[in-house]
Amino acid sequence: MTLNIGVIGTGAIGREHIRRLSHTLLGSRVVAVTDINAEQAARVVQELGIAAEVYPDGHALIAAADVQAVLVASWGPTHEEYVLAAIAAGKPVFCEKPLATTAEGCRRIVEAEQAHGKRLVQVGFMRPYDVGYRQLKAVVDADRIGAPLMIHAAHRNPTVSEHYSTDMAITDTLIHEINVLAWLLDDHYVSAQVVFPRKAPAAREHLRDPQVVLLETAKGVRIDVEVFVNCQYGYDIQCEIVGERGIARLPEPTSVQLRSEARLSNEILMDWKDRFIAAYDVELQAFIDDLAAGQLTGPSSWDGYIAAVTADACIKAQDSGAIEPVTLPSRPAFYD
Ligand code: NAI
Ligand code: ISE
Repeated sequence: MTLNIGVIGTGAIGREHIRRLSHTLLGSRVVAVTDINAEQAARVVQELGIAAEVYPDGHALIAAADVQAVLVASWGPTHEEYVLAAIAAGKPVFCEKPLATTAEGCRRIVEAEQAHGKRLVQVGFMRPYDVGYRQLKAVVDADRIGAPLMIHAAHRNPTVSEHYSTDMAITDTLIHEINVLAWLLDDHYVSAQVVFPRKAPAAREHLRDPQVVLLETAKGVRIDVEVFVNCQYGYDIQCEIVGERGIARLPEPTSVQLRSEARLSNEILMDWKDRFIAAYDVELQAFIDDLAAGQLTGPSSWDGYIAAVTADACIKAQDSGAIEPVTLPSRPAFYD
C-alpha cells in the first residue's frame, strides 16, 4: 500500500524530505505540497519530477481528500497550528522539530492527541535513528562502560543565517541533544545552566556564540554541551560518555582517509543534511511502516513536549546565569 503524503514547507528540509519520500523510501508518495512561497513549491515539484498538486495553504492541503498523512517542514512558529489541524482532521502528522515553539503549545498538541484517542504525531528527532548513536546506546545498555557519570558533547555549525538568535541555540540546535542524550541515558533532566565563553569574532553582533549548556539528570549524570554555530570549519557533532569504568564515543561519519601532500587527513562535513542523511531516511521510513502497521512508535508529541520544557529552562538560564530547575510532568500511560 502506498501512503499519500502532503508536505507543508518546501525549504531546505522540506525539499529533502519530499525527495526521499518520492525517490528513496518505500511505500509513500507526495501528492500535495504547499509553501507561503508558492513559486518555490512549484519549482520543487518540477525539479523533483513528481506529480504533486500545489495547494494555496497548509489548511487546504490538510483537508484534501487524497492526503492521508501530513509532513510539516515550515518555520517553527507555524508548526502548532498545522499539527493541531491535522489531529482535528484525524490525519497522522510527521512534524519537524520543534513540535511547537513553546511548552504550552506542545502541551496543547499532547492534549488534542490524547483526546483523539490514538497516537497521530511523530516529531522529527532523527538522532535516535542514527547508526552511530544506536551503537553508542547499545554499548551503554550492555553495561560495557559501567553506569554513565558524565557526557561531553558538542554541536557545531560552520555558520548560521542572520535571523538566528541566542535563544535559537537552544530551541533550534541544542534541542537535538536534549532529545538524544535523554534517550541515550534513559533518564531525564532536573536542572540547566548556561555559561558564555568569550564571543567568537565570526558571530553577528546580536548573537552570543558559543555557549556551554550544563545539564544534570535525575540519575546524577552531569552533561556539558558546547553549542558553537559559527565554528567555520565544519558541521561537527561530538558525544563522549564517561562511564564508571570506560568511555564511549559517538563514531565519526565515514570519510576517505587521505595520504597526500605530506598529510594524513579526513574530510569534515559542512552540512547537517549530509551528516544525518541516513537517519532522516530511517526515521521517515519508520513513520510510513508504523502507519501501515497501525501504530506510531517513533519520537512522540510527549517527547516534543518534554524537550520544550527543558528548552524553556535553558533559555531562562541563558538570561539568569543561574542553575534553573527543570520540572517535568510525569509521562501519561498513553505515551508508554
Ligand atoms: P527553511 O527556511 O529553509 O524552509 C522553511 C519553509 O517554510 C520556507 O520555504 C518558508 O517559505 C515555508 N513557510 C513558512 N511559513 C509557512 C507557512 N505558514 N505555510 C507554508 N510554508 C511556510 O527552513 P528549514 O531549514 O527547512 O527548517 C524548517 C523546519 O525544519 C524548522 O522547524 C527547522 O527547525 C526544522 N529542521 C530540522 C532539521 C533536523 O535536523 N531535524 C534540519 C533542518 C531544519
Ligand atoms: C537545524 O535546524 C537542524 O535541526 C540541524 O539538525 C541542526 O544540527 C542545526 O544546527 C539546525 O540549524
